[in-house]
Amino acid sequence: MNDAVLSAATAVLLRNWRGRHTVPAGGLYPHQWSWDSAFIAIGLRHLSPRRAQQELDSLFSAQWADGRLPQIVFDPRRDDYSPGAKFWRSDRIPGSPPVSTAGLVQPPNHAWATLLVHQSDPSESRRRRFLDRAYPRLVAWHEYLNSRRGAPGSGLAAVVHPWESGLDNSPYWDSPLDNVDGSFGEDVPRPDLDHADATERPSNKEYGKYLYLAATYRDADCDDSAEACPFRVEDPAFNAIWARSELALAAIAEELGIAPAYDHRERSRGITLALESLWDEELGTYVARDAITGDLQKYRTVSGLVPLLLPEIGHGDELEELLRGPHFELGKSCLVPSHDLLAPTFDPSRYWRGPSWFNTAWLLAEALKTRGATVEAQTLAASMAELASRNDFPEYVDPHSGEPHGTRLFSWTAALCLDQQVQQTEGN
Ligand code: 9WN
Repeated sequence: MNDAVLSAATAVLLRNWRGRHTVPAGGLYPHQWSWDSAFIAIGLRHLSPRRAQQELDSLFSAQWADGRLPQIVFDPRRDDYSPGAKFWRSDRIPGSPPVSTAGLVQPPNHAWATLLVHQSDPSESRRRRFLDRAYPRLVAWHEYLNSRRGAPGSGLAAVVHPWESGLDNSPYWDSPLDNVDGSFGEDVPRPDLDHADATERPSNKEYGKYLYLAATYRDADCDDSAEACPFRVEDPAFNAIWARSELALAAIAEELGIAPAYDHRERSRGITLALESLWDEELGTYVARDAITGDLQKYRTVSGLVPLLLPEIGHGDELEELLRGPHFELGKSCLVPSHDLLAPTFDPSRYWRGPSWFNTAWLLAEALKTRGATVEAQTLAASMAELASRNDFPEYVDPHSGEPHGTRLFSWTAALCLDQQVQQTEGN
C-alpha cells in the first residue's frame, strides 16, 4: 500500500467529517449528499467501520415516509448552497423527515455500500445491529424506486431531474431539457461559482432549467405524477447501480437469516434484462431514454458503460471493447472520461461532459475485476491514486492531461482511492 496516499486520503476524510456525516467538500458542498455518503462509507470502513456505519445511519435517518432517500440532507448551520433548505421547505411536505432535505433522490448505491461496510467488520456490525436497522430502510428505498419511478412495462426507474442521475450536465439531458417548457428566469443564484470556475460547471441556461424543475416538483409536494415531472429519463448507470444494489440486498437478507421482503435476485435480473431496451446497436453502448417521448439519447457516456457491473448484462464484451477503444481509451486516457473523447459535444473541463471522475473509475475498476480483467482494474486503481494525490484530491480531471478541475479535497475522491489501495494490499 502507498502510505503517503493513504495518509493524505485519511486527512481529507477527517477534515470533511461533521460529527455524523461527511460533506463532499467544505466550501462547494456543505451538506450531506446521498450517493456521496455511500461512496464515502466504502472508504471510511477501512479507517473506522463504526464511522462508516454512522455515515449511512445518518442518511437513513433522513428517509421519507414513502421510502425515498433524499439527494441532500441539509446542515441547518449552513445557508450557502443553492438550492438550500429554504428553497425546499421540506418540513411542509407530508411524509418528510424531521430534518430538512431536498425532495429529489440520487443513484441507489446504498445497499451495496451497506454490505461492504458490514463485511469490513462483521462482528462490530452484528454487535451494533447495523444490518438489522439498514435492511428495512433499504427495502423501502428500493420499493420507492420500483413503485414510484418505474414506468409501466419498462422495468427501469426514471430520474425526474438531471441532479438525480448524479451526472448533472451529461449530454443525455440536453434534448429532454429542451423539451421542458419553462425556466427559473434570469436571476439564477450561483454560489457554486465562488468555489469553482464557471467554465468547469453547468451553464446558467442549464441551471435555469434545473431550478425550474426542482421548484415544479417541490410545489407538487414531490409527488411523482406526470404534471410534477416534465422531465423523466431512464439512465443506464442509475439502473445498473440499482440492479447491483439488489444483489447486495439479497446477500444482506441471507446474512440476517430472514426471508427477503421480495426476491432481490429476481428484481436484479429483471432490471438487467430491461436495460437491454437501452442498448444502441449503432453506438455500441447503452444510452438513456426520454421516458416521455420514448427517444433514445444517442451519446456515448460513462453512464452507458456502468452496466458492465452486472454479471448477466447482455453486451458486456462490446462494452469492454468500447472502453478500450478510441472513444474512452482505457489505459491511455486518465481514468475514464465522462463523455466520448471523439464527440463534438466533448469538453475536457466541463463537469460531466468530458472530465474523468473518481467514482465512475471506481465503478469500472470493480466491474473489470468481476470480469477477470484484473490487470486493467489495477492500472485504473493506480492512476486514481496517482492523479488524486498529485493534485489535492480533485473533484474531476482532464482526461488527456490529468489537470485537476472543480473543487479540491473532495471526499469521494479520497474515499475511493483509499478503498482501491486497501483492496490491492489485501489482494482483492
Ligand atoms: C447537485 C455532491 C454532488 C454529487 C453530484 C455532482 C454534484 C451537485 C451540484 O455534486 O452535484 O447534486 O451542486 O452540482 O454532480 O454527482 O453528488 O458531490
